[in-house]
This record gives sequence, structure tokens and C-alpha cells, in this order.
Amino acid sequence: MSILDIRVLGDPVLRKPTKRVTQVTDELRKLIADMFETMYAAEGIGLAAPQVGRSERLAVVDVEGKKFTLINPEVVSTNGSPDKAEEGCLSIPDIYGDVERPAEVTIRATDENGKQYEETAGELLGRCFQHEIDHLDGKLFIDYLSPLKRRSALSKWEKEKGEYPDNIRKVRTEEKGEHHHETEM
Ligand code: K1U
Ligand code: ZN
Repeated sequence: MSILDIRVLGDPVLRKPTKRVTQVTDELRKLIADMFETMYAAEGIGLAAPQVGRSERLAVVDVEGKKFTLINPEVVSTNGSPDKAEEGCLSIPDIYGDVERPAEVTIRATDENGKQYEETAGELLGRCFQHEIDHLDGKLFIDYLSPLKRRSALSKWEKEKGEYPDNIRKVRTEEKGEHHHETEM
């Protein structure tokens, strides 16, 4: 398995709508395994294919041990009055903002074995499903902020983006507090 580079805000791949997956191949399963590894190394709860420079309609999620592979996910329905909570994004490090979203969502997707499933979720899992499906449609959480909060988030990002030459965030294994031998770096 490999840890992949994460693309950050400014990389056009984050704004490109993705292409539906037509076949669940071993190559796709390798990408899924690499995406899980990258998400864990970056201490995220989700990761979408465009965030690692790919164009497949694919995302992975692990919220409190509930693990999902989302191939060609769609929102089937939403429920409840809108709920506001703080979000972050592995592609916009250190920027956070309150986002209002439907409290509950039902999604339909295909898993890594090619089996279609539906899942209904609220709270952080439901929010994470919506955040990842947005990525697959070229949308980012900052798009939902008020003009004032968006401007302030973008001005903070302007000061930080220099840390990511070529819009690439290298995820290092120490980010999750592990110690590795020098030759492994
Ligand atoms: O897709 C991503 O960029 C991953 C993102 C997912 C996400 C976070 C928060 C709400 C919805 C979706 C992250 O994992 S950001 C880091 C994180 O673990 C986190 C941040 C804020 C609240 C909860 C978790
Ligand atoms: Zn994100």
C-alpha cells in the first residue's frame, strides 16, 4: 500500500466533476486501499478521489470505525431540518468553518466488491457522506460559507498555501505520531 499526495485548494482537479466507475477492478481496489491508508495517515475521516489527483467517482470514509467505500455514490434523499457544524478539509489544511447541511442523508453507492448498498446517516457520518459526495461534484465546504467568512478563510489560506508547492500536500507518517526508521522516509 502507498500513501498518496493530497492536492490542495488551487489545484484544478478539485473543481472537476468526476467520471462514473464502470468496473470494480483489482486496480481500483488498490487505489481504494491506498486512499484508506492516506486518509488514516492524514488523520481524516474521509477522502475523495480528486483529493489524490484522480477523476473516478470514488471516496472512502471511516467515522468512528464505520468504514465505507463509496463507488458512484448518489444522495437518494435528505431528511430533517438543516444542521450547522464545523467542517475541515484535508485539501484546505488548518481552515475550518461552520456548514449548514441536511441533518440526515440516505446515500446509494457500490462497495469494493461491486455490491450496491444504501445507508442512512446523520451526525458526523451523514455530514462526511455529504462532504465527500460534494468533492465528487467539484464542490468544497468553503463554497457554503457566508461571503464574509469565505473571504476570511481564503485570506488565511493565501498565507498558508506557500507551504504546499505545486498544490501538493505530502502526508508524512509521523503526522499520526509514529516513528519510522530513516530509510523508510
Ligand atoms: O474530505 C476531506 O477533506 C476529509 C474531511 C472530512 C470531513 C470533516 C469534517 C466534516 C465532514 C467531513 C476530514 O477528515 S477533515 C479532518 C477531520 O478529521 C475532522 C475535522 C472536523 C471535524 C471532524 C473531523
Ligand atoms: Zn474535503
